Amino acid sequence: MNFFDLVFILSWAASAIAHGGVYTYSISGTLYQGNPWHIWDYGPFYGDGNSSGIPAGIPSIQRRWYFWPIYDIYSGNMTCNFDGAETNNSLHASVMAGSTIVAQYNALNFTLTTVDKTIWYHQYGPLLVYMAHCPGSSCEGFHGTGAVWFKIAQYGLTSEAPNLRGPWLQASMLTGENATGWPVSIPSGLRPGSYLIRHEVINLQSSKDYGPQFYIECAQLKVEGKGSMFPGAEYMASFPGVYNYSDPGLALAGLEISDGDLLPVYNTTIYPFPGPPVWDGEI
Ligand SMILES: [Cu+2]
Repeated sequence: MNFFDLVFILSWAASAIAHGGVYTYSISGTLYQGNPWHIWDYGPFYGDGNSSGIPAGIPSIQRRWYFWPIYDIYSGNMTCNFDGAETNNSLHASVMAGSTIVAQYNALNFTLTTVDKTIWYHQYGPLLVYMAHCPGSSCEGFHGTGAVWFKIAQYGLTSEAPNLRGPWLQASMLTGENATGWPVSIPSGLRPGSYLIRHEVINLQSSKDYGPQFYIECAQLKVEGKGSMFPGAEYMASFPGVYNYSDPGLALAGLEISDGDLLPVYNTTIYPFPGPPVWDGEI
């Protein structure tokens, strides 16, 4: 029995499981399928139970990802999930600087014999988007190592939220049947080239013992346009590296964000986003 089978069995015994990530990207009218993996490797338990709708190993713009949350903030999985590899014949999506990418989230529900695609459940915590320039003519072989990531957007509470119990934009954009999807504009002044885009959902409704849950997926883009801007070193961050458990926006993770008496730490509408400032590459 491998590690993942063991995790599934233990978790199944404890409660229903539903974790996930970006299933599709919509870019200028084209829908790109994501690349969740390892679902097809569960042998006697899950080998024939996959009904998640995405066949294994299709060429994709998305780096492979695994549905389980990342808890270890110092793990290499903080870069582009586990294992973050490109598919064979991986694709790059063409996107004009200034245009919008909409990511749609789903989760996977597990029993001992089935794997089913389901809706995204989490709704407490921020959404952050980073990009990294790929040094070659494509992103193949580039794994986002070092201080190469710059933040292009972050989303926290909705305007009507009275405190950190929300509602958060995660709920309206990602969660449930009526989720709008998560729109992100590529900075209009960004110079053309190959880039990884890294979507990150942080679930703050998590046991204090485990800390926040990170859901991270990367995809390959070919940015076009007439821009010539690129962020300076003060905007650059490493994953892993830039986050710590003591960061104010991460240290407040706990199940109490949703239940019981409102703790003082949640009684604010100012959420301290982790990571570097957002780079405003607009022209
Ligand atoms: Cu989850």
